Amino acid sequence: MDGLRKTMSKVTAIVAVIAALLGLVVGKFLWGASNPATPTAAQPTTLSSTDAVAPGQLDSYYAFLSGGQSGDVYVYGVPSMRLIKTIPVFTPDPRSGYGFTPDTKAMLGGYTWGDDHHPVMSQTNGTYDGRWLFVNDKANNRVGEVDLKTFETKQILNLPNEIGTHSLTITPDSKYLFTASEYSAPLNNGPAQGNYAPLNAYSEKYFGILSSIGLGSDGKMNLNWEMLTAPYDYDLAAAGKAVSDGWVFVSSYNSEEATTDTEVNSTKNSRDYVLVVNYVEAQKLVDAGQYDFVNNGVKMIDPRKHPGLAYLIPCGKNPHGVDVSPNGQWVVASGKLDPIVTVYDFNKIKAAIEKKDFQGTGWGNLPVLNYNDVMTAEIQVGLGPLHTQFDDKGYAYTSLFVESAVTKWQLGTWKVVEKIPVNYNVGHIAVAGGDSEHPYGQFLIALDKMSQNRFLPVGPGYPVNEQLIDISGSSMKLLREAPANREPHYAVIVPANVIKAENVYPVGKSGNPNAITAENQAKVVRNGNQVTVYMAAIRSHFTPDQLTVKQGDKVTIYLTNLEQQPNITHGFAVSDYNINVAVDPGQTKVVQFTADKPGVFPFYCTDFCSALHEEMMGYLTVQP
Ligand code: K7E
Ligand code: CUA
Ligand code: CA
Repeated sequence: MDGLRKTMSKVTAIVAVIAALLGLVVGKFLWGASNPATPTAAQPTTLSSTDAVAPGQLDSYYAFLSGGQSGDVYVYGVPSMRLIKTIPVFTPDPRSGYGFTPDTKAMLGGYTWGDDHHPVMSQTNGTYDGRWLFVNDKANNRVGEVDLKTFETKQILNLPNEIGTHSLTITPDSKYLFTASEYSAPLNNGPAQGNYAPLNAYSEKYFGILSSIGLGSDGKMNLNWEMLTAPYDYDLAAAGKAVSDGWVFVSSYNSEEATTDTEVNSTKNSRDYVLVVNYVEAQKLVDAGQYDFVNNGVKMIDPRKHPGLAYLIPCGKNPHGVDVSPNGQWVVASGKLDPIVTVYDFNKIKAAIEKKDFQGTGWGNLPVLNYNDVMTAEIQVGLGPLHTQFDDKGYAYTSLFVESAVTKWQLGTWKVVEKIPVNYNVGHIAVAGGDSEHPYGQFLIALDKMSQNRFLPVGPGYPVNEQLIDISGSSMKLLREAPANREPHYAVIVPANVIKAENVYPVGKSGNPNAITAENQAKVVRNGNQVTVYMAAIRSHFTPDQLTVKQGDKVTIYLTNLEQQPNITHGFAVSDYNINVAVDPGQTKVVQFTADKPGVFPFYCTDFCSALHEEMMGYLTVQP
């Protein structure tokens, strides 16, 4: 017996040596004996239409695109247009386990999708600073926040009184985010209240909502207040900057208050409105406790009771977008059904407000500014203008949905200088830094809603097309394009060095109280039918690797990946239990389930982490 044990321990020792050697060899194979050659950023200024980012070279920009119905954000390298990452925000993701762990499940609040349209990045002094990315969910009235150190979603904020949260904009100091409802609803329309008003009471009982979200220095979102607005449909909001700092502009297309045959009935008026709100004054009011009421726990402002907070400016028929130029002076609105963009001068808006130069009153007696007094230019840009972006050289770019083109025009002279066709039916366009005070210019991505004869046929469901256009020279050049099987509505593009991504979570500094810092801290704690497992994952094993529980036990596993080497992610899946998570180096994740199925269930690593990745497994045995 003794002899056998000795032989066995010898075998174990030999296996261990072999494994260690293998680990070394694998390490060399994967990571190279020395540091891999540091890739160099491509030099985009020398790009021509034939240039690409060569293998081994890094892109010079990041593009963060909203994933539309996929409820995610996805990340391209620009100019290669290579997909680098998909970040789940409103939708569960089996690859990472987002929405599978109890904390992320709670964050998703029972929803399994979102419809995200407008990503915005945090700014410092009007410049993108790469800390956080925010994106709206039009379907379920939420704002999600991604931490750009880890590229993980860190918070989802619900907007209780808002329906169809479509617009999202951030102030140049990142103190506030504003969202606006695309649809209107009766108050107390939250899921819990179920308050109801018939659609024929639309004009009196339904309201649009403008929400102000405060942003802490740690990036935590807090709902400050919400303002009632006319029951129009609000498509986009833009925070003022520089001279217009302190104001927010919101375009609306349904001043007709149509509730049926909207396609026809919301296009009857020759003009709709841009709502102009003084959010600094609104905030002061709330800080002084002078909000009007509380609805679903939110401080509500009724601007009809507080002159000076909100104004209406007539704009082109059925606008789709309002944008503010980098210097804050020009407020640009395009009417989808007018071939023009209208440029307002904020200085004139301010003067008109001060002089009380109004052409009349609108919803709730809000003053309506005189169109001709605040308008500076009407530019014939082409058919179906939607969104406008700005570059670093004093040009603006407007997408033309109907015409399938992008128009370039000049600020100040208001002259159209060039047009480039796109393929096709472009929605948003995004210029690098194009909605900040300091655009980088250089690249523009046209987010085309469709594609025609550009990609191999994949059945009746076509991909959309994203086209990269070089705007650094005197004429625009189409560089390349990429298909997507989701609908990107908008994108944020920043130079690569703005993003300071971490590549490991420092072990012991994750802030997770249930993290362990060494393998020998792994343990199983039983308390009645509660089984708590502190589990370690490190190449190429789980500790413990045998878990025996009784049927009906509630199992919580705090799984820490003890690796500190970049790129070594371990996965954890349990057969037949619908469980998978990925745990990045140094990270701790929670897996929770009731062991309701008796039997033997292997658990295994789902991320190919080493040559012995397949061997990284264990058994969950559930005793009947
Ligand atoms: Cu698609 Cu900004 Cu939601 Cu326009 S929106 S395209
Ligand atoms: Cu760990 Cu595969
Ligand atoms: Ca209209």
